[in-house]
Amino acid sequence: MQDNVLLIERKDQFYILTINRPDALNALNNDVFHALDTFFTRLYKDYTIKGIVITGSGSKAFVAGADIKEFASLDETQGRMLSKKGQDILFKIERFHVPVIAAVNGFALGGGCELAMACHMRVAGNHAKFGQPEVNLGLVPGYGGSQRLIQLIGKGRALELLLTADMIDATTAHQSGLVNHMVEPGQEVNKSLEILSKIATKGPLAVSQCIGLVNAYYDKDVDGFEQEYNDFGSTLGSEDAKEGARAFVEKRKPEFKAQ
Ligand code: DAK
Repeated sequence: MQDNVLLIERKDQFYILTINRPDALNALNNDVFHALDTFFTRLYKDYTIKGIVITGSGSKAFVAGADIKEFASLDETQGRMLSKKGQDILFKIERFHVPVIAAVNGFALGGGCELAMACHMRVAGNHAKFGQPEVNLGLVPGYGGSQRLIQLIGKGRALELLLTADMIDATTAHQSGLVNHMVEPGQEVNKSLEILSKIATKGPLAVSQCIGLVNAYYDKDVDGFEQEYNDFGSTLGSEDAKEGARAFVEKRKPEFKAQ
């Protein structure tokens, strides 16, 4: 296993994860997936943290895809298993209890675009480029890209990107809804931390449940409206909601405890 493929930096209540394979434009190999899986499994439901930023090493690429050199030799069964494993790891990110923002500092292609889409928001440098070029390799996306792209930009635009393998620039990605904010190169992480800092002042249980509710919309097995009234009840009964109301009346900032 390669060391340091994922740099983990704690900054106050946040973590900054940097995918660190600059010589391969931060392509996702098995070691990177393993490190991401370990990190998100270890910290699940840890409310001492308020948000995560994922970015890429250097200034050229966020992640230029799955590692083509690693997956080229796999057979059908191995491919299916690896795709499922990768999907499960990205589900962990999408279902994480605190917001995860992709700070897209360059190419986000194939698996890189898929990783960014599994995050709750995307902040892109204005030099960033997005694409799902799998068909160039005779492949379909393997980490949820065919589904999340539709969710974010709609069926027609998703099909065009998937079928042509074209890259789109940050402006087009922003206009399409793929990207939440566009910033000067080098400012992607700062802007992401600014957004996370704002969210960090809110009720943590409510933030977590908002993430779950938005995900519920896309889960065919879940009735999102039913989940909403249940979550509304549980947040209303929480200590944090009592503190929120008290703080409002007393004209002060609430001190939430995730209880
Ligand atoms: N994998 C491995 N190495 C990569 C890479 C990648 N995806 N992308 C770039 N590199 C490496 C290059 O090989 C090169 O290494 P050296 O030759 O110097 O050793 C180095 O990074 C610098 O790249 P370039 O020299 O190509 O840099 P340029 O500025 O000229 O071009 C580029 C930048 C991003 C346009 C170009 O590198 C490029 O087209 N990269 C490939 C983009 C791409 O097609 N990505 C893969 C998309 S498909 C699976 C699940 C999912 C998937 C596959 C399997 N299973 C479960 C099995 C998903 C697949 C994808 O992501």
